[in-house]
Amino acid sequence: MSSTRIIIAGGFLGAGKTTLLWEAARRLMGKGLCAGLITNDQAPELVDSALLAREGVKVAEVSGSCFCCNFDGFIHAVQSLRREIEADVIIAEPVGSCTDLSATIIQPLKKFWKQELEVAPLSVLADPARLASILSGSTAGLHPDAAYIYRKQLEESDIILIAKTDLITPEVLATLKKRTTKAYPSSTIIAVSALTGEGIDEWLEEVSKRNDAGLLLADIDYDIYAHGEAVLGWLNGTVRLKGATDIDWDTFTRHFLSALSKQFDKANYSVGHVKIIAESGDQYVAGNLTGKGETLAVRGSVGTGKEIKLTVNARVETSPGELDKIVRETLEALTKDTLNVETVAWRFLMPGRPRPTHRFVKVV
Ligand SMILES: Nc1nc2c(ncn2[C@@H]2O[C@H](COP(=O)(O)OP(=O)(O)O)[C@@H](O)[C@H]2O)c(=O)[nH]1
Ligand SMILES: [Mg+2]
Repeated sequence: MSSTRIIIAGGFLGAGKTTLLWEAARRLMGKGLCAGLITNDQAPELVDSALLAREGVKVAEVSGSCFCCNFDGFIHAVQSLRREIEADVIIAEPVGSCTDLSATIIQPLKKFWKQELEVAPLSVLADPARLASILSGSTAGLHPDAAYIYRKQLEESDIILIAKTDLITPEVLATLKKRTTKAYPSSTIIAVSALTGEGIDEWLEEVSKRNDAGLLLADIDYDIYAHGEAVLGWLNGTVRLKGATDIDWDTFTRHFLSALSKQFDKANYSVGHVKIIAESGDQYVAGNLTGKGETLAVRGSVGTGKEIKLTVNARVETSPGELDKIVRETLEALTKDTLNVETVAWRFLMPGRPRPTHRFVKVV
């Protein structure tokens, strides 16, 4: 088959990657192109994959390790999309706490897969509030070593996408753009909003045509990087909830996320990202937290019924054991006496030290 264009869109947890990817895939398919997506996580049971699959986009998943540490798994996902849907374009979303993607993904792709793949410039999304904080030399509410990862993601990007621009005024955006250009003069800066559609076609134009991928390599201290990842506890769990009578699952989902948020805020545990999805038949309700309580957002609806499948993905600055305890106890408090809880899968972990399959020290 002919070659496939591959677009890597990274950026910190909660930056808006999955939302943008889906919108981008939709636009590409609207132009008659065949687009596939690849999601990535340290463990299976992904809210992102569940969400995207529901939207009718072909999704391949690399779970159990990041792309960089499982390059072969990543290539396997690429090949499966090429084989199964003859993808013209593949958009891949690496784990939000990953960096050094230029050295570990983009350069190896350029070197070893140039016959099959056209590699697009490395795009990195940034949430405007967190970006503004990082540019001021602050830590965006994160542990300093997690903020180090954030800075390195920006430093190695060919394209910086200032995301969620619908949340800020044009004046604030103009200043933010200027400051970002000054701090990262070698990167192209594009403002996007998956909500309003701003900038998405402009970005797609760049990543569809340009071949100057991975022009920058960041100098990354793997001890700080590993610690920045290790400060985040990671939990992926799926449970089946059953009530004796009809339950309003939309309200339940909101209450659960809100209760979790209160627990994290009370304990002063910085939230990287908490995502939940409650699914029933072809309906779903999804909730997100990307920081303190005010970032809570819920969309979709499953209405009322007796049973749902609930998946939780939480990345929070605390130990995995403590994260497990909070999520379990919060769920217990909301379900005791009224709902039967059956665990389908439940994993909590601390990401291990990144050991990339390849790590190039020079631009190919
Ligand atoms: N206002 C606004 N919210 C967004 C936008 N894109 C994503 N979000 C929200 O940001 C949160 C995280 O989005 P997600 O795509 O899951 O981020 P990811 O972790 O980088 O994949 C979710 O609550 C999204 O609904 C956007 O363009 N505008
Ligand atoms: Mg995502």
